[in-house]
Amino acid sequence: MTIIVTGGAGFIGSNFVFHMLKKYPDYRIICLDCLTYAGNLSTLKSVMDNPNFRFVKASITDREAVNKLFEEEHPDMVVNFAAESHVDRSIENPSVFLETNILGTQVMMDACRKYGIKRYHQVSTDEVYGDLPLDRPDLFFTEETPIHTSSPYSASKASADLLVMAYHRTFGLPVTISRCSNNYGPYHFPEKLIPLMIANALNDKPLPVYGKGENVRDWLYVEDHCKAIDLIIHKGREGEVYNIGGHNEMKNIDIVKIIVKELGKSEDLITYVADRKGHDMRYAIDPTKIHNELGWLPETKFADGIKKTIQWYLDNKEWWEEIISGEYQNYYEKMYGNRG
Ligand code: NAD
Ligand code: TDX
Repeated sequence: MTIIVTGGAGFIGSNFVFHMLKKYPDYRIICLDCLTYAGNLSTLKSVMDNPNFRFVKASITDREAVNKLFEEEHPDMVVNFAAESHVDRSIENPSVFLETNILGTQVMMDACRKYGIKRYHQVSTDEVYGDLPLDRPDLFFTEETPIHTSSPYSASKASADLLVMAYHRTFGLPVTISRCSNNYGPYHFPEKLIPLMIANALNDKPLPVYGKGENVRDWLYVEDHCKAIDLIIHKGREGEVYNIGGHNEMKNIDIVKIIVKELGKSEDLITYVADRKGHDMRYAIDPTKIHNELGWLPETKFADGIKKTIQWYLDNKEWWEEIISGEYQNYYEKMYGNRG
């Protein structure tokens, strides 16, 4: 079995590469990644010498490079993680989100059509469903919830999902889609809530909470997401969407307070800043379908996962310190410098 994993130098993609190489020693895993600001080759250093692993630096929007890779490797499956993934950046500059997330998906699927594939899997997000109100804790996203996006990021992911389903219906491409809630764990890029708060707290810098910090996200440990995708590509039904989430809703402010406490820092570091434009209030996944059909259940409880994650950031300072010392400084200044 040969699998192309796009975006495998990013947060979830790298965790998926590690999971697959460990669980299936006879599989060949090809990581296709163009190493944007979010892709990091040092993340993959532990597998670079594995004879079953190959890294290819190219963009999923580069049709020629993608076709060449298919001709060389004859993949059985593609798992498409590659994307621009940060909502705040999509508000600053939507263009690259449309190019990578929509057109890149098209290029990958065109190659799958041209050369043949057993499965094309699209890694999507719960953000395609928009948000839920805080005062309706009885409501959850199911696979039937209408698509209703808020940010250029979520609109680009939803567009890609529609294209994936169109390629299935029109061309018979054997596809699946997963829509997961917020992930956390090792190798999470420090622009995102949890690693940003850990890094800032360790550096005794202000902890910028958007608005009142009451927005709710449904957090899942990254390994549980990887295991769900593994199940879907092997046992999921073609043409189906699977929601992934572990019923772990938390307010942002409560997450930040847990991190502060765990690191022995003062809550005085918490600073309320201007809200994100169009900020989604609450995400909450109903994972009944993947549980009933594929037997998936999350294994890591948040209390354990957040401790493991914090410990990972303490043990791997060189990984994130290198990231935040470079171009990230300009990003941080632009996004948070005058945020009031
Ligand atoms: P990330 O930003 O950490 O990593 C993205 C990776 O894709 C990077 O390695 C980057 O270099 C690569 N990439 C970007 N553009 C590319 C291109 N044109 N060609 C090839 N590679 C390219 O993202 P992540 O958080 O790991 O998210 C991975 C996927 O999972 C995304 O599709 C995202 O929408 C989805 N998702 C993320 C979450 C989450 O909580 N992080 C939740 C649900 C779904
Ligand atoms: O500095 C911050 N302060 C803050 O209050 C940051 C970076 C975030 N937040 C808030 C905004 C959100 O309510 O924390 C929450 C989480 O923010 P992000 O980490 O940016 O994640 P989110 O916008 O929820 O999107 C994530 O989950 C769905 C991923 O980045 C997406 O790729 C995925 O599709």
